Amino acid sequence: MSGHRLLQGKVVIATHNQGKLREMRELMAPYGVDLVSAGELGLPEPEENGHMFSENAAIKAVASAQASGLPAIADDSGLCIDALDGAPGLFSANWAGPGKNFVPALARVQAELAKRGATTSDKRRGHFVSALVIAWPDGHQELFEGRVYGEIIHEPRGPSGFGYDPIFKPDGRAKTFGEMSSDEKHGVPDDGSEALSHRARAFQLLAAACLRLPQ
Ligand code: ITT
Repeated sequence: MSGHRLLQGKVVIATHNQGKLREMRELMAPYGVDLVSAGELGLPEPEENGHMFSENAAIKAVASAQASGLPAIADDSGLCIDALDGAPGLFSANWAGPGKNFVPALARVQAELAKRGATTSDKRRGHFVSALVIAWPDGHQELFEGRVYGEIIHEPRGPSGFGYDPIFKPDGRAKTFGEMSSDEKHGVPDDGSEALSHRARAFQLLAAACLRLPQ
């Protein structure tokens, strides 16, 4: 016995971020679970006052599970930049302001890096983190985390994805996340090798523990 619990039936995706919702729906598609978003159920957005990604993911998953009576999956994620002492980190969404406008957020990243003289690639290291928590209404929880390391480039590139994707170039790739197709960014390889994005990496662990392909 692994101690993990299988995720079946109707499941809430506890996010109000359309970019994440799209990725989570694509990742979950093969597993035959019946997905509904927190927005579709009119569930409120709880205050994210944790000190770690995993804490905030648990706050969101538990709030949706309690309010809906269904198992709920939440993602808390962010971009951590070494030269900025890990910022924006937990505050990645806040940097875009209440209007969730990433044009000023991307400009702020560049301005903060310039202030610190971070002009060369070696000084522009960063990583994305995704903490995925599944919470059941009876209090059971599961946590899975994924990371991807790379470089913060100088000018945004690419129309795809969301948030900080246009300025993040993962190690070993020529394209930014913003220049990648959905499949390149968060596709899960059939051969069992590691996916690329932080969220897809966390999801691979979640799927192995809590999901089964339909027979
Ligand atoms: P929910 O809490 O409703 O899920 P949110 O956008 O507030 O939505 P977070 O608090 O987890 O979510 O903030 C994470 C922010 O980090 C998110 O708004 C993006 O700006 C950024 N981010 C996370 N994953 C990303 C990705 O794959 N690509 C680009 N930016 C990402």
